[in-house]
Amino acid sequence: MTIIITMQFLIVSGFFGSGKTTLILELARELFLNHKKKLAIIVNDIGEVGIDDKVMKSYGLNVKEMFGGCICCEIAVNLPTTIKTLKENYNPDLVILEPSGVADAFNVNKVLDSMNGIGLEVLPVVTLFDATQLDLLLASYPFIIKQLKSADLVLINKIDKISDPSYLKDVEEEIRKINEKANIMQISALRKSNINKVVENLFA
Ligand SMILES: Nc1nc2c(ncn2[C@@H]2O[C@H](COP(=O)(O)OP(=O)(O)OP(=O)(O)O)[C@@H](O)[C@H]2O)c(=O)[nH]1
Ligand SMILES: [Mg+2]
Repeated sequence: MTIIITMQFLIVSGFFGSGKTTLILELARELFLNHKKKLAIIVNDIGEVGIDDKVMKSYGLNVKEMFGGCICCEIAVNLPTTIKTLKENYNPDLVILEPSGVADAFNVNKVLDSMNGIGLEVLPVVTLFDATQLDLLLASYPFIIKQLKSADLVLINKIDKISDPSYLKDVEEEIRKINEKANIMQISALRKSNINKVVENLFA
């Protein structure tokens, strides 16, 4: 009897500082504690801000200790090799990828399409948008537009910083103009608002 173990793969894209790492850590915590998932996180940081630092700061833990089952690595060479290595050596239930703030998630998907036989189930592509950056959206900032276009789920993040509901409505309307089909949700990764709804949406 052959047992096929499927590895899920989640891309969390978004512009520099939109809250990718903050969200991923919250998702990781929720998925490990309440869904008992074995996780790996791949960070494609072109800067020096690694997930390790964030974890250390947020939880006072190092990466190996985090949630008892999470490893992180950098995609130094290329994604397919990294994913195959992860599968062989660690076999997580879920791999979460944080591309750099200017990565194009569509290209990542193309890379994944080219990989056969490693049992990847690609989850809806998540793109974070910093709610305070409506000006960048209105200026059609190219990376932001690209990331929003390639999203299945757009998360308007940092809503804790916005007190005017009509401003958030404007943000949502502008995003809808760029991406007709995506689900759009409002969250605060930092304040942990609506994280459970994101999990429900992705893992229903
Ligand atoms: N007020 C507020 N701040 C947030 C929220 N989410 C993230 N931040 C802050 O925004 C800053 C950037 O968050 P990160 O999670 O590092 O963002 P990132 O997208 O991973 O950043 P890069 O990897 O550098 O592109 C940090 O200071 C976070 O604490 C939020 O929901 N509300
Ligand atoms: Mg980050």
